Amino acid sequence: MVLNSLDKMVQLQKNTANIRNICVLAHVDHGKTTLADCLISSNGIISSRLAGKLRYMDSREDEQVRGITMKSSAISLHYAEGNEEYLINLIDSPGHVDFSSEVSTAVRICDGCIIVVDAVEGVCPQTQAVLRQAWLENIRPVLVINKIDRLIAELKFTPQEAYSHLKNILEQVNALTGTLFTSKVLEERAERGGERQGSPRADAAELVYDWSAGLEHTDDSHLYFAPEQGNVVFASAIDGWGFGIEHFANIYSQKIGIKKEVLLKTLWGDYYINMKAKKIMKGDQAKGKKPLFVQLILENIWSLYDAVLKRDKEKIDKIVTSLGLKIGAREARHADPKVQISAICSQWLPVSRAVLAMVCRKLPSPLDMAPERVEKLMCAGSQTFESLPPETQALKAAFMRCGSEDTAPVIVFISKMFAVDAKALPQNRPRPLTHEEIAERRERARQRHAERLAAAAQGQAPVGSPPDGSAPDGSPEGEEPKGEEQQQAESVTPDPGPQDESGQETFVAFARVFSGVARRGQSIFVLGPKYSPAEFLQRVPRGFSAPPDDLPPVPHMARCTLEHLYLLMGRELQDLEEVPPGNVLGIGGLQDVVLKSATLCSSPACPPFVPLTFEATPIVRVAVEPKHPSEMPQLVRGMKLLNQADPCVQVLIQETGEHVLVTAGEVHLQRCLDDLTERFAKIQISVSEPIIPFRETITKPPKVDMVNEEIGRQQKVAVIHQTKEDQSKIPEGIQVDSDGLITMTTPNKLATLSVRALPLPEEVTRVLEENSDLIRSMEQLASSSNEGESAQVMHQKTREKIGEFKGKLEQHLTGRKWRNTVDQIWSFGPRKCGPNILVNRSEDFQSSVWTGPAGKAAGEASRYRDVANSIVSGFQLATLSGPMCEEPLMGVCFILEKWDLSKLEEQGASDKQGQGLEEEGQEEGAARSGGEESLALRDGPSGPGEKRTPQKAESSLPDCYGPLSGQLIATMKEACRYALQVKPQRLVAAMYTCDIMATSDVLGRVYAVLSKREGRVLQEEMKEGTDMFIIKAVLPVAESFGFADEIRKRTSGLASPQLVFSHWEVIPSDPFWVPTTEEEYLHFGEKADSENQARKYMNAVRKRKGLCVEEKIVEHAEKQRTLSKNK
Ligand SMILES: Nc1nc2c(ncn2[C@@H]2O[C@H](COP(=O)(O)OP(=O)(O)OP(=O)(O)O)[C@@H](O)[C@H]2O)c(=O)[nH]1
Ligand SMILES: [Mg+2]
Repeated sequence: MVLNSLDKMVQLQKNTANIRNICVLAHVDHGKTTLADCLISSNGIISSRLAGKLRYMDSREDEQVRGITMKSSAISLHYAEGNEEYLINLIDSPGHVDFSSEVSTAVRICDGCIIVVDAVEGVCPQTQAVLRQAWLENIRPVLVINKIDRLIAELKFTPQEAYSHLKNILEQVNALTGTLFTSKVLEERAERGGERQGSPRADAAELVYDWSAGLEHTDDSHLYFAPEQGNVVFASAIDGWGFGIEHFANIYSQKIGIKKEVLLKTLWGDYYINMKAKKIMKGDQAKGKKPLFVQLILENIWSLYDAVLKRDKEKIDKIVTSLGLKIGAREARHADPKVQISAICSQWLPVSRAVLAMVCRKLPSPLDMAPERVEKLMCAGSQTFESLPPETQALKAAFMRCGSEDTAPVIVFISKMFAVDAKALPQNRPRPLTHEEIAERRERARQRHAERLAAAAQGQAPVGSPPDGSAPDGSPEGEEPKGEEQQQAESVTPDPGPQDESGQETFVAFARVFSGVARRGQSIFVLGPKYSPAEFLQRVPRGFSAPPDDLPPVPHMARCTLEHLYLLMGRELQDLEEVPPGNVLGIGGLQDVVLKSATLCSSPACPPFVPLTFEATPIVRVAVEPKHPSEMPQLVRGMKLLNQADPCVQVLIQETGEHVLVTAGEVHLQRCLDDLTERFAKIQISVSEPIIPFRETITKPPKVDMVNEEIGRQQKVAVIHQTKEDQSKIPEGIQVDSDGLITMTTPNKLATLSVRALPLPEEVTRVLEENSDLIRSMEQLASSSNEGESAQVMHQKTREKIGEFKGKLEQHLTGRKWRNTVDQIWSFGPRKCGPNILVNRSEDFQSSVWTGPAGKAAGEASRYRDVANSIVSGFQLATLSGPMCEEPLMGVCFILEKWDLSKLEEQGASDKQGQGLEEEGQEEGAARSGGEESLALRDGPSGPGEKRTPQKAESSLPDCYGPLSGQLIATMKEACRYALQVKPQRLVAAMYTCDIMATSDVLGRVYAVLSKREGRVLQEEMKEGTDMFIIKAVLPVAESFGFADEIRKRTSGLASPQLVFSHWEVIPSDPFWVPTTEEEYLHFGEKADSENQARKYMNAVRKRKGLCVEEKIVEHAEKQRTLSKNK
């Protein structure tokens, strides 16, 4: 029997005060989904016998197979208590750390949460993480201590032992809450303190926030979990029972005749009862008495388990009758004691009642949203609520009121998009016909029948389609009108919709209405994360009355229509016409406007919600490709869908053309790959080993050699490696001076370039990285003005920022070597915004990123422009992939010292002479497209003919090298690479910061793993009040694969690291290093084969990219032969 019919749900949705939006949070495997099963079975959606076995919310096949939840999903339940009826929107979340992003998406749209803790395992790392998440989002928690049956059956605890154990767990959880609370109060205090200094309303702030001045004065008792507060339930989800102490307080107050209020306070705690005197006394252990909780509650449960497990039929019957229960004959006779237990217990102490009652009583309704939560949601980034425009601030009231009247603004937050099979959508599902439709069909069939009869009577052939031209319906011809029963069974599949043809997956938004009523067909604004209501209000006059479609375009804002609204029912969706405020819902048809999350609002004054905070950062990066190359389009499409369907996966296409997936961990990776092959792409794919990004750079020549001898003064240079590596890389015909200046000529010998590479100071690289967005917008402005488009007006703010940026560069680029460098910066690279610069020191042509072509060059701009463009392109290519392992460069400055185009010009001039200058316009044309045009001119059939012949013969030579622009690009690129190779090259590695929490006894092992993987410990701190240490370390990304696993294994799961990308770091060792002095030779041996970290990484990347790797495979062949001589 399904209790919650759709109509009932729709009715319940309107009573906001009785709605509870909750999620179930816990460490992995603590029983969230099992508990959800119990709650669902109370609504008759699944049978109570299957509860705990079905794991209804784990609707994916891999979730069922692996036994862990991977996606959070929602279901709406009905609960009645007394006269009140409640709607509970329950969200089950995953506990595995890889899927913690799914927890974030669930927590955002809830007002409360159920924290589940395994009675045996107690508080685990993820328990801590989810509790923290609940705190950060300001949602209120209640506690379920689950799996108490394990204390009886597995650990064989006595009731007294179990009580102490439970007390312990409760203390652990409360200790966590205490830490969170303390840190929050301290943080707030610090914040307010800062504000107070700068705020003119210091006095007011002082008054309001005085309560937090001293922690000891702050009342935090309501925050803690305490059975007497009614926010703790003891349960065994698998056996279907659970209770809060209120239940027993009710029973015993009648039985023993002690006031319920007294019992409520004393059932948990060190109190005992003097049965004779009917008095409750304090202090139990000292007098050898049992606490009330043991005597009145646990012992009963224990004796029931005991009776059932011992198959004591008589005792069972006694208990059952004394409890007034009725057990079905089948369960009573069942061989498995578990079945009996769950049959008895789920009637005696149904867990769903205990948990749902607690949820309804203790968790807030959408109407009770805390003002601070609203402010937090509305203030993204470093904004403060006070800094928002007044129209925006006014929306706070709407959030708080959660009103459903027509004037209330509609505010919806989408926390994720999930994929569903298009066939499973209600509008595509076959549905039973309504009475009207049945009547209509019957009428039509009757008409057809009558027509046919009439036609037959006239001797005509039967007509195929009805005369009115309407489409023939599904019933075959000549069919007799059906009886009503038959027709009722018939069903229709209405308008399949466009998705149905294109593919099988469509996206539904997982959302919540925060204010106003969301109606089907309503048009609404979609606000991107960067949308600023202030900007809108600036552009649009106050009190605008134009229809929304006539609004001027505002960045990061779009409009959409709410095409379908759904009630989320676990595996199923139900169509809804409208959703009142405070409800969780699904929205269909938004896949083209919303990627992962978004804020929808009917008022443009609404700010986008704070972005979701994800605890795990994507780290595992692999390249995927289709097994059959022809299936590339499917893969690309599949990856796009996957990106949308997962809150935290990243999908990239690298410049190498590789399709890359970045995932949070190994389990997450596996799920993404499964999704890709089975749902989104439906093709076979091959997956690479994890990819590690590197950068290449150069450094100053070292002052000391590898054995710390000063270079230069030492005399004892051994003659071991005669071939000077650096020189050998440079082919003949290229000039290199002692200072590393490379001079190269294009193959056609017409242009000569001189390039030098210098390492940029570290600070400059950092400034460049930080300002890459600014550089990009500078570039866009420059290119648009180059193309002669109406010059965009540069924002005053942007101009200031550019000035500031230039100032910073000047500040760091000081000294003789860098004189005037900043003014001569010609381009940034790669992709015109990277952390490398090209400096133009040639005298002929000056152009800089700050001013564009300047001075003398401005007049000749068009003449040189294409040559210049080619040179810049060459620089871009050179910085995109370096000579070591084709990874991008970082922190390198290329200086174009000279460019000699005199030969080109000579030729151009003589060409022009030859041309006779009869066509004035061609001059410009020739210059504009550089060499190409001039070559074409030279070979042109037209013109004065004979006079040019000697030149023509001479210049027909370069033709075989192709257009000059191409030659210039290639020459510039090569020159840059050689300029790098004559300098000491270094590899730059990406580094993670790594936070590890570990207890003191596993600390040693954590250090061992860290040092094995080239990690460097930065800081070690003892967490106050615990024996936990917090270790902060940096670790190369290249060494991070399997790191978390190794740490977890070595410490038996007691320490788990969190890795976050932090910065790039130059690896000090030289990848090309070979010993050159006697000392070095003595120290490292001839081969220098002691591990060279940089070389190891470089060769690994080269191997992956299919580049040649210089490795000596067989070193001493003779020796090997001698070894095998005995054979
Ligand atoms: N003994 C016992 N086992 C339980 C109980 N509740 C759940 N389990 C078992 O614990 C295992 C995990 O249960 P789930 O409900 O899948 O746990 P979960 O918290 O949803 O796990 P994730 O979603 O992967 O984080 C299953 O094998 C359950 O049968 C309980 O009350 N007692
Ligand atoms: Mg689960």
